[in-house]
Amino acid sequence: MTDSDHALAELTIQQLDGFATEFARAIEPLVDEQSIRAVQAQFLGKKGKVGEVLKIVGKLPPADRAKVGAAGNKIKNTIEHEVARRLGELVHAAARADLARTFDVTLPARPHGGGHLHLLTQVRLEAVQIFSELGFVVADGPQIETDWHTFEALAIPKEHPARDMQDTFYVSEEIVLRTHTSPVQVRTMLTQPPPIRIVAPGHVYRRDDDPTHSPMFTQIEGLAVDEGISFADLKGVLIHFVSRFFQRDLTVRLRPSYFPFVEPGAEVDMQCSFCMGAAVSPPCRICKTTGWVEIGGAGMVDPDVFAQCKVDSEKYTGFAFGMGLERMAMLRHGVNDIKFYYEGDLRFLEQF
Ligand code: FA5
Repeated sequence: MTDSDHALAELTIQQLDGFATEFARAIEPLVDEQSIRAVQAQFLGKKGKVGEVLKIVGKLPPADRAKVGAAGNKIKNTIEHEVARRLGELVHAAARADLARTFDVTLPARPHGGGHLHLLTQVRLEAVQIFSELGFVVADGPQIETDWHTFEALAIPKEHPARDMQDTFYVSEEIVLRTHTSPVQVRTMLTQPPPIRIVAPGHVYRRDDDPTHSPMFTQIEGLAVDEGISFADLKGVLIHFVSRFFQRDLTVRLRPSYFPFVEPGAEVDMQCSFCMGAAVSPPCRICKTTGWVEIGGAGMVDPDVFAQCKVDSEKYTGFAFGMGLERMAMLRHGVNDIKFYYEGDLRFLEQF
């Protein structure tokens, strides 16, 4: 082994190390895969610079071959690593450019359409709020109810003509889908002694189906039982409720009517909130120009009902009322078909 052999090995290693800088300079300005690959081939291809230089290895003394071989591997790794890095950068840059083409990040964000409570839920909560400010608390009862709580205890025995007023879905001979919220009166009086002040909102069911009547609808029942409760208290509560709910002073009219569980009984009418009773043209479609709309029934609790519910009718008196919440919402928002509430059409629901 001669000194010149060693010198050749050293020279080769320097040449190989020098390729790193040369290669870096060559690919630095390149911005496409094809030209990067071409430069890679100039160095690592079959006739590339690195291979050409390494041809010398076979002529070197064995002790130097390993050193030169290692330098050759080092430059190969450096070049391959750099090519992979630059190609990766190109892929990311292309993806970013694609995003910029697809999305305009300067556009204002679309309003986020959050959900909200259904109109009937809003109306129910509002009604409960108004009554709770008067000292009423919420009571509840089952929608699948016994015939006894729905009818018998409310002085409507079987074969009583009043059963025809509420066409009933029967589950069995003794079980019904409640036709009104009035059975909650019975359940409350049977479980708590007077004084009682409750409201009971909830679903009820009847074999009814037209633009103002639905087979399932919502009522809110009210019951107050105490010493000295009078018809004037009932009227005061209803007037207060209507003026709060419609946010204006509307006249409430109690028209004598018959419900077996109250005596005296009345239909609750309110002044039409659309035409206010004026002779408008075309005729008001809400009240049909009568100037009044019915919103529910009411009256003083019948002593027979007190007897069924073990309340002393010598000591206590009470009033009760039941109103349809769909009707109330229709009157306040001008909804002209009860089915809109239940169809789930967002074009309707989003208005409230
Ligand atoms: C009753 O249901 C009695 N329980 C109310 C009552 C309670 C009277 C306490 C006395 C004391 P009525 O059947 O009239 O009464 O129904 C009350 C209200 O429910 C009606 O005024 C109407 O607003 C609403 N309503 C009745 N049937 C339907 C229906 N099919 N669809 C939508 N709303 C209805």
